[in-house]
Amino acid sequence: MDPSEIKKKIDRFRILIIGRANAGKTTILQRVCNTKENPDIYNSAGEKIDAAVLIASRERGEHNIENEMVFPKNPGFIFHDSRGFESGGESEYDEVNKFIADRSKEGNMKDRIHTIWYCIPMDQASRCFTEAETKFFSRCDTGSIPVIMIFTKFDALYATEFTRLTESRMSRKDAKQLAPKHAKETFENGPQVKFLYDPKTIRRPPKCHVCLPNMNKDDADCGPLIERTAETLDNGVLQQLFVSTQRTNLELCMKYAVEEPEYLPIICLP
Ligand SMILES: Nc1nc2c(ncn2[C@@H]2O[C@H](COP(=O)(O)OP(=O)(O)O)[C@@H](O)[C@H]2O)c(=O)[nH]1
Ligand SMILES: [Mg+2]
Repeated sequence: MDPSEIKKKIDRFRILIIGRANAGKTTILQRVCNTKENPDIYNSAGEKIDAAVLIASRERGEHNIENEMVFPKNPGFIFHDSRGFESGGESEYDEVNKFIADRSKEGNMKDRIHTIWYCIPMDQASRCFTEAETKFFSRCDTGSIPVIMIFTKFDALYATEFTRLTESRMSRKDAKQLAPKHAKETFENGPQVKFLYDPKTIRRPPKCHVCLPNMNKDDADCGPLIERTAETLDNGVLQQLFVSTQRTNLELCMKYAVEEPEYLPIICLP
């Protein structure tokens, strides 16, 4: 089938983002869509939910994973938001598990979840992996949907690294400059990353992980998340759809257009 025909059928790229409240989920989605606006929310019938109704149901602590979040700046992405499993425990896990099971083998390709981003905030490093994460990565069968672990608010680790460097007699100026790089190295070689990929503890590890610092800053760079997501999609059509939908990384568009020339019109003329 002509790639542009397939693109018409799949329509839009659908992402499930999971993470406890305040993990930085909305901030990442805004960055990916290059906007500061709030998303419009639609119910599963595709009807826009009135903002007042939404605020009232949030105040009652209600949440519906089926609702679709769309940022008008980039309507090519549909996001589903899950608040993680801490608050509701088992029942929230069951809801997410069922949603993933339904949406991984959905007959209609366009209703399927194409990627899962699982967020863990690093500003509560002592609670990095809770029981919820262990449960999700041990039990939840995500089928062919790639899962990417995002360590959010990664800048929270810089202060500790700065202190460590100054204590080893480095000047404050150098320590400030080197803290981000050292924090990343320490983390990559540390117990949390080991735990994540240890088959004895985690039966269904994510495809990969990415560390995102300072997503709340104006010059934030979500490039690593975009690149990893593109790499983990093994379906060529979905990969091209993702690359053409994201608009923050033009180099990536060119890279995939060069590798797959038949998709050039889709990527360059979305
Ligand atoms: N330091 C820091 N703060 C962040 C980062 N990303 C988001 N935040 C802040 O964390 C708070 C919660 O973010 P939000 O995106 O609303 O989290 P959500 O509840 O998971 O959607 C907000 O005050 C953000 O400005 C980050 O990368 N670093
Ligand atoms: Mg949010």
